[in-house]
Amino acid sequence: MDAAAIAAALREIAQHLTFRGENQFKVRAYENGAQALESLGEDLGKVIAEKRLTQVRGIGSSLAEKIEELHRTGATALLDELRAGMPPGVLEIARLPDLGPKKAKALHDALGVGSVAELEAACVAGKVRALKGFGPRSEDKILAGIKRASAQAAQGGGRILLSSALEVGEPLLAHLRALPAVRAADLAGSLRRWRETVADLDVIVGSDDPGAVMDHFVAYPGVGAVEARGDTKCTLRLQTGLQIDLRVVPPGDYATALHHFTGSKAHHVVIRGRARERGLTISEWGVERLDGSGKLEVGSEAALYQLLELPYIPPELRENQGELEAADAGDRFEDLVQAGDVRGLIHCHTTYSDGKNSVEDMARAADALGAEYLTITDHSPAAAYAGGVGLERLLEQWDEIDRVQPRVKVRILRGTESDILEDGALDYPPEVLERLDVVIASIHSRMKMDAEKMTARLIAAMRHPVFKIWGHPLGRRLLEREPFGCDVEAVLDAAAASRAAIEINGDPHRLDLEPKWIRLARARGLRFVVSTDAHSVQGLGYLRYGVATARRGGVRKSEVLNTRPLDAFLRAVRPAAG
Ligand code: DGT
Ligand code: CA
Ligand code: CA
Ligand code: ZN
Repeated sequence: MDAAAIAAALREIAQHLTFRGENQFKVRAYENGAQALESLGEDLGKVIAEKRLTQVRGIGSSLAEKIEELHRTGATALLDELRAGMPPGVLEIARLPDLGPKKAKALHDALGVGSVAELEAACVAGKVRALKGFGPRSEDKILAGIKRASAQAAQGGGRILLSSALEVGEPLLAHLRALPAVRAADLAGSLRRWRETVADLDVIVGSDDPGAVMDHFVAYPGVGAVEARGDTKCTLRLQTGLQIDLRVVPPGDYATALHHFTGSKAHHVVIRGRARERGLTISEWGVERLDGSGKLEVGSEAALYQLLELPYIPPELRENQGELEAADAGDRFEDLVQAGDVRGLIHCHTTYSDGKNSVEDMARAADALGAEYLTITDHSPAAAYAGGVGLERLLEQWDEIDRVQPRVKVRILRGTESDILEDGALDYPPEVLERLDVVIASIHSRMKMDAEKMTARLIAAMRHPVFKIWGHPLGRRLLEREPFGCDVEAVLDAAAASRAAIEINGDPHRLDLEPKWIRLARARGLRFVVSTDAHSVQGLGYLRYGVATARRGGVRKSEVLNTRPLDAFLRAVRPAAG
């Protein structure tokens, strides 16, 4: 079993244990172990062979034994035993909206239903209404829940792209902030941490009048159903299916509530341990002294961290992926790259290949954004499906750039997104590539070749002196396509040897290279280019997603080539520079 499959097995164990009402620490140990494996960032077999598993954060010795067993044999006695006691279908039933473990178990015990399909049949046959605690309305509700769950599963387990969530969340936030009773409001949860996909929107409001806030909230256009409403919290579902959790707290509790609902849970587990060591306890209600002497006033998240003798940790880093160790080592995170640091818009397409706008449109839009330089990097001939630009057209584009340049402030740079061909060669002859200002080299074809061949292909490409920027490195498309297989560490070593920069692609469908690998690239001293991969003037706005992804990987301003002034940027990336 590989790391991902083992992580899934550990999560399944955690679910069974929850189901059995086992203690939460035990459950969390399995969940943390699963998360540790999912973000391992190196080959699990190697870690096991070198007996380093227990050195991985989140993996203790008993968990390590189970992981080794799963790795070696593909099974573990514990999971077999848990599964025997509870068919996996019943777990699925428990995960349906409005059901949960207790009702699932009751349905299983009374009707023998062991899968969602069997439950659906039982509802249709009218068998559920006869049970104690259920009625005809329950049957309808369960059927509706099954329909919704399967629709969600069809779209990637109900998660949506960060950009889609922000498109909904930002106007919603403006709607809330327009109400005078709202003193402060923010989007929290995975969205505030800039995770690439989110399951729902978590909204925190500070107000002395929660009733008015909730009335205003449920009146938001597009609300499909109010699923739950209490005095201070409310869950609603938009017609699109997206769930929104709202929490209204007194203004004095705003900072601690925002912190709590920003997460992540894994980050909080560590923070709470630190609080206890200092005689404090942190919960969603705020910070209290363990001696019972009462609640502390905490006016900001920075103040909360200060109580724990920690620097302010930005939301993007709150994943327990090394941020607390870094803080202990003296990191204050103040120099993480910010959108305002970026001077050049990199990786932009025009109508020459598959973009929607002209060179001039893109340049004017870059001017409006205050950019110092703009790289035009249309596709190379091998990317025929994306309108790859032949040599003659490329020369025409250079003329067009010369014509447009005097009309705009931004410096327009000649570039290409050159395909990395199957054997590791680059598209366009070297003498053409050498005449460009910027070459981004990307893989667009034959992504399913085996990992060993892919590794060799990339390493061969990086040996070309003109290879300067590795574009959307692992080729993933979020919710659509996994990253392709290769020995990422070996390729990063090759990039370091050839002094190539790594693109952090801001297209919200890509966000590639992803944070776990960015951290390993940083450890090798690699430099980055934070790009937009814009195919239209609107696409230039993707910069913020690229910057957030870089921050999640801990990238500093000094490590990002396009924060440098034009001349320094060109010195770093120009193919002819050798
Ligand atoms: P998502 O919704 O799957 O994209 O990810 P999150 O992180 O937004 O998760 P969500 O919506 O379940 O909860 C939002 C935040 O609330 C989460 O990041 C931390 C906090 N939270 C929720 N449940 C718990 C919990 O059981 N323990 C702790 N410590 N925090 C929790
Ligand atoms: Ca959430
Ligand atoms: Ca939530
Ligand atoms: Zn591309």
